Amino acid sequence: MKKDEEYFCAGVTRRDFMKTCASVTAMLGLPLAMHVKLAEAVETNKNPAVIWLHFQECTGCSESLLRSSHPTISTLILDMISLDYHETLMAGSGHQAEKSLHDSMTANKGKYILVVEGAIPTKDNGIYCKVAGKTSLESLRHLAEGAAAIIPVGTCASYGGIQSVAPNPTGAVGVRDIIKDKPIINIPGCPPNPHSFLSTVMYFLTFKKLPDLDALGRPMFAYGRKIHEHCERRPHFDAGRFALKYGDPTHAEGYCLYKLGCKGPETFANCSVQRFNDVGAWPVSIGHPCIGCTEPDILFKKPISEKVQIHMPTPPDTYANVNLKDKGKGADPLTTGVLGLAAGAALGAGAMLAKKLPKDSDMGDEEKKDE
Ligand code: FSX
Ligand code: SF4
Ligand code: F3S
Repeated sequence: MKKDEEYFCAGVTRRDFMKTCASVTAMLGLPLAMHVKLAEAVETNKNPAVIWLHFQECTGCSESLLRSSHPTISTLILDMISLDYHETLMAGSGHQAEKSLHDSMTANKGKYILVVEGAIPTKDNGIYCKVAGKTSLESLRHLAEGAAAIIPVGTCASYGGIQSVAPNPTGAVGVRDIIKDKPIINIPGCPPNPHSFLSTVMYFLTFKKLPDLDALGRPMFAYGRKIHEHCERRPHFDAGRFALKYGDPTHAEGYCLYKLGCKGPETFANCSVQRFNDVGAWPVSIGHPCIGCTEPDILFKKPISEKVQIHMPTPPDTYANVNLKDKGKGADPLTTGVLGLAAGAALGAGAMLAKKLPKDSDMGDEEKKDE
């Protein structure tokens, strides 16, 4: 048995590795004891060949993966797989790079994982993105043939992303609009969370099959829930405390960002749980509304400030009346929670409480126009 302080790979001790396996196990929704099986599978099947293509994109997906503040995730990913071709990272260029691509394709036919970053332009035979004299369309079709599975990373590769926004001058689309006969696991996000990519690869290595996917081809373990369900601002949403303007006291207090256009109630992703860069940050935690970057019909298609349609954004009368103007006089968040629970119990006993309409005095001038 290996000791905790031994290294799994450069810069990652066995203890770190087992901790990562445990957190991936939790993320996959598996019983904790399964982390040993995951660790074994990774060690046994280490270094599956991965070919990583870049098309129309900003490379933010690779950047986010490589710049996680704690080195474990990127180191693990890079050590777990044999990254045979990646235009941003590989040392070789020109014919040398093309040779690596060709050699890996031939040696690992039917077995390699094809990762795609960026959208694929289809208009005018795809001439708007070319690498080594070949269009993205040609490269994708050619490399998809020998792939065991394809992982489009980022919203561009998954659904077309910003390039596909009307008038979509290059006819940009996502991988699944072109490739129909291969297993495809979309990991959308602009950029996506590196943990979602790591967990998908680990799942594939362990179980030799795709995780359960939703209708948009995303793994359910990472995209099965709306970020709104686990958002730390959710108590403010439930209590009707909304930030009304960037930088004003409602924003500074950390109130819910719904009225600034937060798309959390319509966005399926794990940001509010998994967060980014091992420092616990994610857009909403630093004061920016979610822009729905994992959703093909929201990202860059609905204006950032537009409010999503939601059932009852104004809380029912199951909460204490709390607003900024009464600050210091009204109930504090704890009291609100207790009252909420008490009211919930009353509701459970069959009592019907009338829905309370917001008073004008509870809202900023801008809000009066909106409502
Ligand atoms: Fe797209 Fe990824 Fe957004 Fe950027 O490559 S998903 S524009 S973060 O980098 O493809
Ligand atoms: Fe969080 Fe946005 Fe939902 Fe408010 S609307 S609770 S900020 S996800
Ligand atoms: Fe994207 Fe919204 Fe998460 S913008 S990163 S899905 S908080």
